[in-house]
Amino acid sequence: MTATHRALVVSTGKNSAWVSVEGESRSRLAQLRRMRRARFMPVPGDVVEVRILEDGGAVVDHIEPRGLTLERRSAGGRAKTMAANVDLLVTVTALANPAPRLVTLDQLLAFAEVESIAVAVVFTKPDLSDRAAEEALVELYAGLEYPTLSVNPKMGQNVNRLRELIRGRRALLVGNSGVGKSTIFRALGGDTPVGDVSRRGLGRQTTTAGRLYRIDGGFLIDSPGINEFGLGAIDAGSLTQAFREMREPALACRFTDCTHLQEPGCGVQASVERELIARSRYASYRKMLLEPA
Ligand SMILES: Nc1nc2c(ncn2[C@@H]2O[C@H](COP(=O)(O)OP(=O)(O)OP(=O)(O)O)[C@@H](O)[C@H]2O)c(=O)[nH]1
Ligand SMILES: [Mg+2]
Ligand SMILES: [Zn+2]
Repeated sequence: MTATHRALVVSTGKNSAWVSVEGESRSRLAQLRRMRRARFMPVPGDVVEVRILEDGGAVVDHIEPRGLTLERRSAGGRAKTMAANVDLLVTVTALANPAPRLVTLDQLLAFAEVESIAVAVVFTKPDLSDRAAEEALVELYAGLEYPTLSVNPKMGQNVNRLRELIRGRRALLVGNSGVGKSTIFRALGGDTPVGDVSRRGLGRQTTTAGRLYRIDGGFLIDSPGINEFGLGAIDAGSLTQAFREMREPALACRFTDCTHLQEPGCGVQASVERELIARSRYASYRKMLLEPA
C-alpha cells in the first residue's frame, strides 16, 4: 500500500527534494521519479504529488502546473528557475555593505509590474548606513507607493511589520548577494543551513540553493543572491508602464512612440529635470532599455 499526498517543495538536490507534506510538521526527503524525457526538476514553491512507500521512503511523482516562476541567470548565462508559484516579491537591498545597487531593485520592481505581482521593498543594515541616506531611499520608494521597510533583524527592527506584510502570501526574498536575505529568513523562523563559505573568500556564508519555509498560511523562500535581474529586451512603451512615476509624464511627450532617451518635447525628461522623477530611477530605465540583461 502506498499513499499519495500533496506537498510543497522546500529545497532540491540532484535526484531528490525535501518536501513538506500537508499536515506534517517536518519535511521529508523524497526521490525524484526517473523520467525518460528529462525536465523533471522541481523548485522551491512547487506543488507536487508525493508517494509515501511502505518502507517509509518517498517519491515525487508529479509537479502541478506552475503559476509565476522566477528565473536567475547563472554565471554561464544559463537561465535557472529559482522559485515557483510566488505571489509576492520581497526585494532586499542593503543600505551599506554592499552599497545599494538600485538598478537591481528597479529591475525587480519593473518585473513585478510587468507580471502584475505584488512587491515590497526591504532595506537592510540601517545600522551601517547614515540616517539621511536611509531616509532618502525609504522616502523614494514609499513615495512610489511600494510597501517599504527598513529592517534590522539583529535589533528586531520592523521584523514584525515584515511578518505582517507577508502573512498568507507566497513570498520570495530576492536581491544581491550579501544583502541579508538569509538573516531575514531566519529572523522570521525559517531554518536555513549555514551555507557554503563564499567563494569570494570573505569567509561569509552564501546561499547556494533556494529554501522554503511554511509561514502563516503561505510560504517564504530564501534564494541565492542575484547579480542582475534582466527583463530581457523590452520596448520603451512597456518599460515606461513598468516605472510607475513615468506613466503620467509620458502622456505629455510630443511623440507617441517617445523612448524618453533624447527626443525633444519629452514629458519624462522634463520631469527628471524638475526632480519629479528620481535620477536613479531614470538611470535604471535607460540601462534597462539600452542594455537589456
Ligand atoms: N550590521 C548588519 N549586518 C547584517 C544585517 N543583516 C545581515 N547582516 C550581515 O550581512 C551578512 C550577509 O547576510 P546574509 O543574510 O547571509 O545575506 P544573503 O542576502 O543571504 O547573502 P547570499 O546568500 O550570498 O545571497 C551576514 O554577515 C549578516 O550577519 C543588518 O541588519 N545589520
Ligand atoms: Mg543567503
Ligand atoms: Zn518621452
